[in-house]
Amino acid sequence: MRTIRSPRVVMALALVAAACSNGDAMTPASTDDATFGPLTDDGSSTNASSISTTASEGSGPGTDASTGPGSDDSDSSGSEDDGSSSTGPELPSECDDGIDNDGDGYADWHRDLGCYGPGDHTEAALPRDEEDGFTTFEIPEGSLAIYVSNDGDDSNDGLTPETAVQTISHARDLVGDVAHDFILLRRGDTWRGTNLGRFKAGIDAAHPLVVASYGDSMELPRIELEGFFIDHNGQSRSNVAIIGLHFVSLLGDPQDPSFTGAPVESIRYVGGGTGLLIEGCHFEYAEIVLGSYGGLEYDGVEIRRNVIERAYHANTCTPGNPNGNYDYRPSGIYASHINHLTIEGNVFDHNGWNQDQVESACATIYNHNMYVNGHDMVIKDNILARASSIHIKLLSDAPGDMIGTVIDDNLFVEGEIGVSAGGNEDDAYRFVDTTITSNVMTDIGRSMPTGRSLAWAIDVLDNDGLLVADNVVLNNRYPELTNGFGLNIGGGSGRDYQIEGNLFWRLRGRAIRVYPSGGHEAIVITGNEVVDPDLSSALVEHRGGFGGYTYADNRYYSNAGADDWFSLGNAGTVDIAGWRAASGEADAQEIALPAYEDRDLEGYAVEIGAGDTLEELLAVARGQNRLTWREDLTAPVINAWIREGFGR
Ligand SMILES: [Ca+2]
Ligand SMILES: [Ca+2]
Ligand SMILES: [Ca+2]
Repeated sequence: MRTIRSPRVVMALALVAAACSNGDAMTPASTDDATFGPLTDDGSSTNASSISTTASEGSGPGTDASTGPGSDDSDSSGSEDDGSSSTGPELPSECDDGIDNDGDGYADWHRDLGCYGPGDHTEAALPRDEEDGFTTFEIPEGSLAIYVSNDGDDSNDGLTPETAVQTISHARDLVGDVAHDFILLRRGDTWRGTNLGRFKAGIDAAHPLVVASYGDSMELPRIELEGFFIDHNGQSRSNVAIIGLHFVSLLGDPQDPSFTGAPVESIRYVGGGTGLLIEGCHFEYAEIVLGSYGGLEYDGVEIRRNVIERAYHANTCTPGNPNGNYDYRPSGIYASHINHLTIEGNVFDHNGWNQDQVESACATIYNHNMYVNGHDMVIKDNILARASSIHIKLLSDAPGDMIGTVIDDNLFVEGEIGVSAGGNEDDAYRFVDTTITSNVMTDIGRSMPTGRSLAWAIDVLDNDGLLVADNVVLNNRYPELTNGFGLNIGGGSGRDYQIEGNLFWRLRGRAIRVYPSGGHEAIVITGNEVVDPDLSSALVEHRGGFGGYTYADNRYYSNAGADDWFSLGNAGTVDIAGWRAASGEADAQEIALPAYEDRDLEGYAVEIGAGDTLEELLAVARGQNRLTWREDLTAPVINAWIREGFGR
């Protein structure tokens, strides 16, 4: 197709696509991303061309309870279920009772890595689904555990808290390579200007090299970065778990003497590897970058239950240009050609911009909460707040460059675009078998970060196999947001879409927007509820023929005049009878305004005693960590509460 189009036609089409449907269509391919490629490289080529479609199972370090000595019968994992689920009195937590219950020499959450925190009912390291979702560890005989504290001394052996070493770099030298060893940092302590370099490797996914914490403080170890913490720098490193650390990039901290406004990556996994886990950490000011490189490939990376906030770069503002400065494009996470990447249960807040702290760090169209590419990616249970532009930007610049992406049960608020599965290029079928299910989106666009009038929830172009189901897309309440939709279907290609069971509620302009194309086939839009209680919006805007489209059994209500419920583009607006005639949706239902409770995040803040604003709720959510874990600050629990208000 490319060869028969003149470049000028391609450019014209790209510009039309940009104007019509894609907020960052001018973003070029990632292959020239300045942040990518080893530091020793000249930066000229960063493309990782090797893509494997081989499915590799078991990417999680997870659980190695069987390898630990704590297999004696003092483990009461059977009884803890009784305590948590019966109507009887709660049993005391094994992890907060002053006793070494499993006899491994480590007592409670202070020391025993089988405890994710004081609330854990067992000192044993059990599978995640028996540990409230956390990864826990035993320290087997034969493994080294090196303790590191501010009071330590590098002439010590590091083998006990009393004989801790002082520096992280010395601990790195003491642990083995390809070893199931542990570096344990004392909680409440701070290290400045340290890093692990390229670091080392663990044995396998169940026996990783672990960097975690110990001690009586509830404060995560604070690591103040003046560069990266780990930089694979083109090499292969596998089976490493980074657990429960707080990273602050001093280069991005306006209060610090090292401030430059130009933070480099906190974690820079550019190279290859498998079995990499980052869990329960807090990242401030610096991006996490993952990129298969130089014939190497990452397969099996998990980024779970972290707080990732305010990754940014100064001088992103371009006066008079809301697109911003293309030279600096930090996002919370950037990932290129990562297979089996799981991004789960994190809080992403305010990534890509930091203008309230650094005046020149504007939101731009290039910077996002995450900007990701790979096969078999899972993005679930995340809170995604206040992105510079897009919350989840999927990147695919060639047919099939993303396959099998799952986006499930995430919570989205503000930013200006929720999910973008399109953009950049216009090749056919770039996204294969994507599912976008059970997400809640509210007030997308409200703060107008880039100053644009966008409020786009789900934008899909050039997909081959797509399920958009059971999402709840709410609230476009700010009158300046004139360019909004809940779902947009566009692009020159698209087949086998099932759009089903979604609720679109109070969206300005139109809830569903379709730009049909001759390249669209087998697109089914059925069983959705499309309601505007008070903005007088159109419900569906279908700007062309209905070939390739099936509308069925959707329910509609708008407070707009009856003749304005549906738009047929240049053919004007019609009422529901006109819509039935035009679309063929004979069973289109006109419903009364449903008596829902109309819940939102401000209401949720009140519900859990976290003030009554989004800002207050997010401040509490950013305090989430494994020692003080709160289920009521997780996306699935918040989403369930909102859904309940809307009868689902
Ligand atoms: Ca105990
Ligand atoms: Ca123990
Ligand atoms: Ca446990």
